[in-house]
Amino acid sequence: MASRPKLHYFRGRGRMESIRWLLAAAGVEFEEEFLETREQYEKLLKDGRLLFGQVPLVEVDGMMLTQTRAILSYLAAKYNLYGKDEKERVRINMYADATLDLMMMVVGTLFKSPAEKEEDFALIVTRAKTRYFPVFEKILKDHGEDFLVGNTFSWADVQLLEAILMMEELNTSVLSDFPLLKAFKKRISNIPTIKKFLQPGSQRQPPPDSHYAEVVRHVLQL
Ligand code: HAG
Repeated sequence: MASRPKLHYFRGRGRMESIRWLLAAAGVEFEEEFLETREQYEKLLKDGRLLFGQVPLVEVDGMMLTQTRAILSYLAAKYNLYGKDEKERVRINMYADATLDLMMMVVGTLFKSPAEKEEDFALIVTRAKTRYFPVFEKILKDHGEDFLVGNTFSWADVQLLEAILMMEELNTSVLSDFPLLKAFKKRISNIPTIKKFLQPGSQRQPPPDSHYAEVVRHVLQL
């Protein structure tokens, strides 16, 4: 039996959460080693397992993969969530890159003060409502399918749902002007593997808190 992917990251969302989502959506069980101490990080460095000295690190198929987008595209291809041809694949990449850009805006607020976070969150929600969600609403309208690309479930759908839920954590009415996105959220959330991941007790991580920020600071000596 093929060994399960092993994820090395902090006990929190950061850059690893989209990788957890993709594996869960594919129905793939995975292991995690949570970085809690500087020594763990330094051992990964000393053992040469972090190509550019950074995490996320995913051990899969005998490889030590780093760089979030590279990991995501490898896993999307491996688990058939990457379209049927190059034209579908480039669309999936475009949509996945856009949703990752939006979610990384939240990641970037990690060390901000509560007041700065509130300000940033408002700007991020505005960006979601003015740049990203109108585009995805139009894609769903023009494409007329249940999914963003072709007529099958892909990495792009997984990541858009993740981004929608993340924006709703910042502003519960963020979808009020986007009826097709509301329907998309309901539809994709009901896909069995996603539905299971959304249940309490899954490997989904909660929103970042001050403890998570402290662990990251400590481990990375930021
Ligand atoms: C990727 C890290 C260091 N291009 C890479 O995987 O996409 C970037 C990876 C990256 O930046 N990793 C960070 O290892 C940790 S993740 N840094 C060590 O020497 O570069 C990042 C996000 O929530 C997480 O906390 C980390 C720092 C966030 C800082 C926000 C201002």
